[in-house]
Amino acid sequence: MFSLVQGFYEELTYVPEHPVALLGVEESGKSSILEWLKLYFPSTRRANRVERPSSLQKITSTVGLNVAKLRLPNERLLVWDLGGARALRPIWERYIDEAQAIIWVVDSTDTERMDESRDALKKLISRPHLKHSPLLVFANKQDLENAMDPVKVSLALDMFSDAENRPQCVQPCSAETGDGLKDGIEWLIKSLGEDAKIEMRIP
Ligand SMILES: Nc1nc2c(ncn2[C@@H]2O[C@H](COP(=O)(O)OP(=O)(O)OP(=O)(O)O)[C@@H](O)[C@H]2O)c(=O)[nH]1
Ligand SMILES: [Mg+2]
Repeated sequence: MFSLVQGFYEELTYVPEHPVALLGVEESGKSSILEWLKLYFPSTRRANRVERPSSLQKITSTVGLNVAKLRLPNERLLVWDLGGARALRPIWERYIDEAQAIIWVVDSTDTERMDESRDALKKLISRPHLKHSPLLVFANKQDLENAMDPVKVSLALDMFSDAENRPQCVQPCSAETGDGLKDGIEWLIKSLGEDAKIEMRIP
């Protein structure tokens, strides 16, 4: 009887959880973004705080893995933030085949490393498992004067060549101010839904 009630309760309270990989070359701002996302979508029910996370000052280059569960009204996102240094990228392989979507972070001011970012992204999304997965690109560091706009970022990453395969969005944002991050995640949740459409969104 207890297991019947428990099963019924679990069915009633079930919310889908989507594993998502947060990737990009080093210093693009992945871990800083994750700190904001933990504030915007706290894993437990509490009032959303929106002030700048105090933890941002303490962030150092990621060597292992940061994980956060983001709570949205009808879903959860389980986000893995992995170090982006070249020597650490082989570690991505251990996680990415579990991922249902990719969040790719770009330092929009780093024109010199755009090609490296494009090549690493192409290699990643060509994996059979990820061929049709939603791709959210955070065009980060928009608070800086010389930041490329999202259209330029999408061209630099050659995203249009993959436009027919998956839902894609290039979201301008800043992990300095928190701008744009919430919007990006809200798009990603929609793109994981059953009625998601193949699109190239550049807000
Ligand atoms: N001005 C500005 N600086 C940022 C922004 N996002 C991140 N930074 C800075 O960029 C540096 C790298 O940020 P991280 O969040 O550690 O970058 P990461 O991608 O996690 O780096 P790895 O862990 O080495 O792969 C830090 O000095 C951050 O303060 C942003 O939107 N604007
Ligand atoms: Mg990091």
